[in-house]
Order: sequence, then structure tokens, then C-alpha cells
Amino acid sequence: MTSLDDQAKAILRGNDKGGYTLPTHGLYPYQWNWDSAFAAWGFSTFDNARAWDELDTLMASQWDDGMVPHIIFHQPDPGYFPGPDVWQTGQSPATSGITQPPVAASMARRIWDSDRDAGQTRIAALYPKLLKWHRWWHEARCTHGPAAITHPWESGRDNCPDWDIGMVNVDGSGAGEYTRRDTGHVNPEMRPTKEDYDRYIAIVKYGVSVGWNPEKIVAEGPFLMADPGITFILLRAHDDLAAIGRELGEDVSEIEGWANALRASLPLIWNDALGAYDARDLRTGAFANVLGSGAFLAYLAGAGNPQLDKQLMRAWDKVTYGIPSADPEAPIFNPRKYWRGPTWPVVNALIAIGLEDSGHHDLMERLRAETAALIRKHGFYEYFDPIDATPCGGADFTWTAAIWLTWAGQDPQPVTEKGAA
Ligand code: 9WN
Repeated sequence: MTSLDDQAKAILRGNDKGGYTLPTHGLYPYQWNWDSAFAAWGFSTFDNARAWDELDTLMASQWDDGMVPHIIFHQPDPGYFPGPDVWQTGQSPATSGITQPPVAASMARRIWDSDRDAGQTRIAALYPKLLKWHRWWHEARCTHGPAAITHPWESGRDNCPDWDIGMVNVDGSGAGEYTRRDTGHVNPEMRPTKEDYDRYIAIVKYGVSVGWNPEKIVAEGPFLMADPGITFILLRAHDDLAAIGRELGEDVSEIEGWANALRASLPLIWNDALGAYDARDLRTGAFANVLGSGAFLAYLAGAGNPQLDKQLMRAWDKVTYGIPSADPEAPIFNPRKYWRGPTWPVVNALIAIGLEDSGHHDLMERLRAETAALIRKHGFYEYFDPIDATPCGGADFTWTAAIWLTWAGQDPQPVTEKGAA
């Protein structure tokens, strides 16, 4: 019987297309931005050079303005919709026209830390590209303070209830006729609805109509919401990038300025009525009024507080396995529907880094044990029902394998031992 470590490594190797890794065969046949950063982290546990290659391939598709696209369509594949013909971004290789959570700098720092000597030239080559991407985030997407998304797919938490108030204002009637491919790969009940997809496609068509001009999209596009998840991920990534820069002997005052500005904007996404960080429609100022896993990424950026701690425990104690993507006590909660309740091992891994760094070691260990239990029971699925552990979405999933190797599959560390080390 192969060990789970070996299975996880075999998944990364099996999804490796040579320089980039598919999230999973079939459902996601291209390179995805944040999936790739996690893949790199996973590779770093057994093939350091391959880890850097993954980040290099991702950053090689950076746009001239600094944006790093959410999908890179290296080879044509009829198994996914919308493909390059719909996005029409004019890039080579073809890419989508939006971005995804900027975890790459945080993963690069971890990979470098795992082997300083091997990573020295690789990180030095990557640094200016990461810097340019972070500058793009600051200038193009933090114009209102917190990080804004122009499409739910940018959040990485596509179909979560956070975006419902913004999505109702998107006119999906112009989406036209199309054939979805996702519902042919996995249970359609678990995927976004036709109404959601019409709106996703309508936003893409708007992007095409303005030649993917980011200023226009932010100023006039059909969807613009502040995303707590990306705000915290970006804040952490700014800090990680600044740490890398300092070690490389660079002047990091510009990055520190972006981080300070972003941190100062956090009150704008604190919803007092909800008692938590919350998504906000930047067209209307309205809060989403839903508690979701994006709020718990606050720990990653050192932005936790006692009120958030209470919300975390309330939501988490209602389920058995991992942190749910939406509040189990909210009417919209659905334990198997995409981002509307299930738990994602990869999000748990990020929240765990935050919990550990903010002094909640025991909670981190609880999260590790629950996430590991899911993988031990059913394997490396994309996500799981947090109540009964039902595996959902794609199987043999790259980021689930990666976080097993880097975090979930590691032995628990008693806090005393760690303190003594
Ligand atoms: C759209 C690849 C991606 C992840 C996202 C996840 C899902 C795509 C989709 O799959 O999104 O980008 O078609 O549903 O929501 O986080 O990066 O794994």
C-alpha cells in the first residue's frame, strides 16, 4: 500500500505538464495562477528545482502592465469552457484577462526558506516580476483601499455568497449560447447555476469589449467588489515580498508603503453589524452581510481580533471537518455546493499559517487534524463536505496533494517542543 506522501508526490508528477501543473485532469486542463503557487510549494518538499520552474512558468505569462493572469492556456483543450477564444486577450500563450489571489510571493518565500542555496539565483530572478505584480495590485486594484475584484473568478472563491449582492446587478442576458464543460466532469448539483454562469460569461464579454483595459473595467465594469480574502492574502504577500527584498539587499520602502496603505484600509471591510470582515460592493458601498472563509484569512495578515475569534469558533464548531467556506448557520449554507459551505484543504492550509503565526497553535493543530482526516478517508479531492466528509469536485487534485506534503501530512508539533526548539 503506497503511503499518502507517495500518493501526493505521484499526483504532482501526474499533473505535471512540464514546467506547469494542471489542478486536475479533465475538469481544469490548463495552468491556474494560485493553484500553481501551491503546486510549487508542494514540489519544494521533494524537487526544489521543479518548484522554481513552476513559478517561472507562471510569471512568464505576466502581462506588460504587471497583471498575472488567472489561467494560461498552454495547449488547446476542448474540456474547459470558457477557453481562449472566449477571453480573446491577444496574449501568447493565450491567457484569461483577470487575475487570482496573489499567493506566489508567500509561497516563493517558503520555497526559498526550504533551501536557501538552491533558491538564491531563482528568487533573485523572480523578485522583479513579483514586485511588478504587487505594484499592479496596488495601482490597479487597491484604488478604493482594500483589494478589489472585477470578476468572482478572481477571488479564487468563485461562487461564494460574498459575491451575491454584486452578481444580481450583472446582466447575464447577453451571455449568448454556450456549452459548459464543468458539469460534464463533476456532479452539476455541486457546481454554480446557469444564472451564475451567464453572469460570469457576461463579465468576460464586457472585458473583451473594452480590450481588457483595467482602468475602464474598474471604473465602469459590471462587477466590482472588495474581497477580504484577497486583501489579507495580498497584505501577507506584501510582507513576504518585503522580507525577500530585504534579504536580497533591495530597497523595500515601496512595498512597505503598499502594505501600510492596505492595512489602513481594513476598517472599510469590517462590518460591525456582522461582527466580522466582510465583502463589500464598491459600486454601492453595501456589505455582503455573510460570514465566509475569506474573513478568516485575516489571521494570515495578522489582522485577527477577539470578535473574529468568536465567529471562527461559532462557525467551525457547527461542522466536523475543517473551516466551512460559508457560515453553517446562514440560510445560504450548502455543504456540497461550490464555495457555499464546503471546506477546501488549501484554504485551511492558509488559515492554518495565520492561526499559527497569531499564537493560536492549538487551533492550527485542530485544523491540521481535521484536514488530514478528510484526506486519509477519501484521498486528495478538490474539496469536501465539512459535515460528513463527502469528497467533492475533482479527484487527485494538485493543491490538496501539495498541502498534504507541506502541512496536513506533517506530524503535530506540541507547542512546548516548538518553543524549546
Ligand atoms: C475558474 C482551478 C480553479 C481554482 C479556483 C476554483 C475553480 C475555476 C472554475 O478552479 O475555478 O477559475 O472553472 O470553477 O474556484 O479557486 O483556482 O483549480
